[in-house]
Amino acid sequence: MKVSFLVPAHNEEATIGAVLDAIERLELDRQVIVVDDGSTDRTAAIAEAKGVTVIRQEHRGKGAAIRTAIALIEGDIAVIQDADMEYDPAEVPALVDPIERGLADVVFGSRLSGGKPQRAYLFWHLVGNRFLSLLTNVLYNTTLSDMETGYKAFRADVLRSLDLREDDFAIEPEITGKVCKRKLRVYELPISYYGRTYAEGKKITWRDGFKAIWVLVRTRVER
Ligand SMILES: Nc1nc2c(ncn2[C@@H]2O[C@H](COP(=O)(O)OP(=O)(O)OP(=O)(O)O)[C@@H](O)[C@H]2O)c(=O)[nH]1
Ligand SMILES: [Mg+2]
Repeated sequence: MKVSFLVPAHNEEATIGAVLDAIERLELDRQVIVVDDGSTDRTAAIAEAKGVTVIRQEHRGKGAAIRTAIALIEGDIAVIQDADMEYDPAEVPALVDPIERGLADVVFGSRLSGGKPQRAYLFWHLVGNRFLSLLTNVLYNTTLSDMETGYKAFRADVLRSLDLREDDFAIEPEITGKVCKRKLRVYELPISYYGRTYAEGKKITWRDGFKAIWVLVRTRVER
């Protein structure tokens, strides 16, 4: 099966090359779509030099970038791949395996289920992620340990059918909520997380955490 990598990238010149090289080393049939909205550094130029599809658009956020990439998917499976090297592409074959075997429609890579290297830092992020996952489980009667994870893999037709609308980091709770609501076969498996600090370029903030609560509740109650 062909795997489409959806790579949202905003000012990631320090890491985008290494991410694309790591994808290149994988032994799988693949398509790579980088969506750069408004980077002021060399992100898009570096990606173009690697010979992958690069879309440039005005700056709207991670969600808008993912939505642009979804329209271009040619693969049978789609994986969201951050451009910051927090998530290691070498783990994608394991992530998509339950989909390739016909067992899963969606697979979440979890940073919070143990068994893989995790950077020890940012206590309140951990509290926030645990809380948002608990809220997800209560609202949708499921058992996810890391709803905010950047590593999510989908059957391509399933991702296309989600009708996503969020432009910013709220795309994560929107995806999670819509996936759980649809009674799809959702699996999760442990993944490594080589977290970076704000000084290293991390962009998500506590505001995104509060918005995530709202989006999870809204998605649960909307028709
Ligand atoms: N195209 C685009 N990509 C973005 C934007 N904001 C963030 N990204 C990308 O989205 C990915 C995740 O952003 P991070 O700042 O690493 O966010 P994070 O706090 O690590 O949160 P996670 O989504 O859980 O990884 C990275 O590849 C970013 O470059 C944006 O405005 N536009
Ligand atoms: Mg990140």
